[in-house]
Amino acid sequence: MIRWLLHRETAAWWMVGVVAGVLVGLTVPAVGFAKVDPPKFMLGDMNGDELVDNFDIIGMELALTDPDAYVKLYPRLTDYKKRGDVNQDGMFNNFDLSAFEELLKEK
Ligand SMILES: [Ca+2]
Ligand SMILES: [Ca+2]
Repeated sequence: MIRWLLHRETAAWWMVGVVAGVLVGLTVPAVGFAKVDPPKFMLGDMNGDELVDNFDIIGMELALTDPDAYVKLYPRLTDYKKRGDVNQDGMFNNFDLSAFEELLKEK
């Protein structure tokens, strides 16, 4: 049986299977599928120290209430909307606060 698998990290199709008792494999670059890079941040890490803890609360609140001030304070964290979208609904807003609190409780 031959199967085609899409490997998103290499953006390639992989054909694997057994033909006449021999394991065979083939890769073909996938057209139309962009390589998917893993996120370069931790969800909820609003001060960019690669930890999610109580020190992120101020950053979370500032990003929600005054994004301009947030970017001035953390100029390299321009991806703050992705960092702060803790409930992963594609939007950064007050509905992320309860998910953020849950994230802090887990730590
Ligand atoms: Ca942090
Ligand atoms: Ca959200």
